[in-house]
Amino acid sequence: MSLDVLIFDVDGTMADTEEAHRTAFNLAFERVRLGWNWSRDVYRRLLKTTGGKERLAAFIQQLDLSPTERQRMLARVPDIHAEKTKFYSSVVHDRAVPLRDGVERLLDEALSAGLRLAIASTTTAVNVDALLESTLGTRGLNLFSVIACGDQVRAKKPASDIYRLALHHLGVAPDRAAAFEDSANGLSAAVAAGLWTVVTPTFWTEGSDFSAAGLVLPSLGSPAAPLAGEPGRQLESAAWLTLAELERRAAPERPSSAVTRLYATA
Ligand code: XBP
Ligand code: MG
Repeated sequence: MSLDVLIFDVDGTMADTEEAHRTAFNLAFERVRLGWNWSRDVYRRLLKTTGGKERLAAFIQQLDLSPTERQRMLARVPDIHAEKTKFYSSVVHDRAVPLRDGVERLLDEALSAGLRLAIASTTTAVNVDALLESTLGTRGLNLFSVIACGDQVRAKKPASDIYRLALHHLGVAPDRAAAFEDSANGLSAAVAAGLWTVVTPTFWTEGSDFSAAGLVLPSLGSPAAPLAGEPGRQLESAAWLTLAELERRAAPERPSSAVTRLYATA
């Protein structure tokens, strides 16, 4: 059996973007004179909450504020987040956060083999556009048959909603697709949607429980960025995750039913 679709998470998986997000949040806090500044340690903890607006609300909830002041701050979340999103687009465009090792290679391998590509992300839609355009150029947006992201679903990761939405629009069953994630929340969402999942952790997500993953790698790797100790440690065929090996793992030839096996040997 082979795969029909590869579904990619964006932040942390396609590109290591969370430092750019953190920078954008802090620039927005400065712009609206909030006096906040999220350090890497604080942000790493806040990343347990997916969705920038939800992350801001979670941060406000743990501030020592009067109920009235808390409500006033919570009411400002959409505006603060809109400022952050403006900064994020310019940070991504200016600094061109690169795709992670092996992502563009596997995207191209999949397309050449006739598979479709999709995105299932918690991030805001304009962030996806900005990253795809700055890393893949004008072809970026056209590579993906479905882009499911941000507020298209009410329940964000670890809920499976965004993956189920992507599968619905793709019109494929979960066993015809593989997912790529970087975080425990993302892995939970993909697995809950029935997807075999590859996890490539980053600084922001390493050390989480990835036991439900089909495969955990430092990155997807490529001829230019071979994975240390591969093939042999986890991979069989190369020092990077090839499409062929991915398909062997994600969509193994299903053993025929006992009955047909019985007839086959008769
Ligand atoms: C990662 C997220 C997003 C980003 C910030 O999404 O949880 O919230 O951290 O982007 P994923 P927004 O890993 O699913 O791509 O501020 O636009 O939410
Ligand atoms: Mg992610």
